[in-house]
Amino acid sequence: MCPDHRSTVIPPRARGAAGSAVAVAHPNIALIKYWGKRDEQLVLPWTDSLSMTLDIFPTTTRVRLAPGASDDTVTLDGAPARGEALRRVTAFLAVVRARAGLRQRAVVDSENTVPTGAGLASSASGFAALALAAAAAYGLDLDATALSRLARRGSGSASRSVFGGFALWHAGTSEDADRGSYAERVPAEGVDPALVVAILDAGRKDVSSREAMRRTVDTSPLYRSWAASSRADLLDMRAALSRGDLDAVGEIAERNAFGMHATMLAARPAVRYLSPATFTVLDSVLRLRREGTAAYATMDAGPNVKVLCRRADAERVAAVVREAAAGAPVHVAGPGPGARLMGEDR
Ligand code: 2P0
Repeated sequence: MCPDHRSTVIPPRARGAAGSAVAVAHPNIALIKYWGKRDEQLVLPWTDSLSMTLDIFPTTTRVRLAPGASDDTVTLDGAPARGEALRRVTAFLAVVRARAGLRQRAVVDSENTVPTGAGLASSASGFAALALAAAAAYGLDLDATALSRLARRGSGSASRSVFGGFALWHAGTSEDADRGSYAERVPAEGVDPALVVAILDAGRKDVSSREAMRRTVDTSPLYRSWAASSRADLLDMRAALSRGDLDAVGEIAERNAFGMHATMLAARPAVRYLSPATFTVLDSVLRLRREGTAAYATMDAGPNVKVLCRRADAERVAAVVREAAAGAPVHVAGPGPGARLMGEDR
């Protein structure tokens, strides 16, 4: 169904500081959410999370070493990166340089095919592609686990986009810190899923997920109980995936997402990503279920709704969601591939 995760390992021909590399990665949507860090610096989460990598909306990123340059140069979707976006990319490159023992700055050029910062996982595909391209350009010798740990430093959810299909990101323990927190592929042979993605608002969100997570952990009285219930959801989700039970997968994903949004609503001040349009689409998902079609919703740091269903039902589900979405774009995604290099261009 999906390319093997071994395709994500930097191949021997790319080892040694290639000087330049291009990588592609796809976004992932969490069915068990990551919401809250126990360590901001190392990007270590409080809970495990589990996602499906999509086969749409790839990010393509080129990294080229720039001997003699005094700063990194970063272009995102054709425009020079500034502010927080630039700071995050250069901080990430500093981690790569420290590991490689090299000081050369880099030129980064990244193209998203999905709106950036709209709760559509652009930072997952973005930092997974950047991690792979930068690791190859700077000559790091990484297997998929090490690449996932590295991508995590850029954006937590990027650790999961290293892998195709379903991926579980281990929170790790306080003793093993950085080493214990990485994603791995989760087998799900019996499910043949699709995710119908309704882009209700492609605008950049007002509150970044990073800030929203921090506020939730620091101020929401519901956070601890959500974290505990999410740990239980993860166990149930693994069991549902291994027995190929798409209805259970959907039910668990939906309750986990609603719980995450409930913790945010209880933060002080509240973080509210869901909009009236979100609830109109949620009503259509309920109608589909009442009429006998397996369809389950999940929402991230934005109003957009992703509907999990059987691949065989995807077009029918998309038609109903499209009607509810009142003209907003609706896409159908399947499980997609892990991050991969497009080859060196020395
Ligand atoms: C997730 N989200 O599991 C959750 C659910 C959004 C809602 O991962 O601060 O961009 O860069 O580690 O990875 C969004 O958070 O956050 C996210 P950082 P990231 O997909």
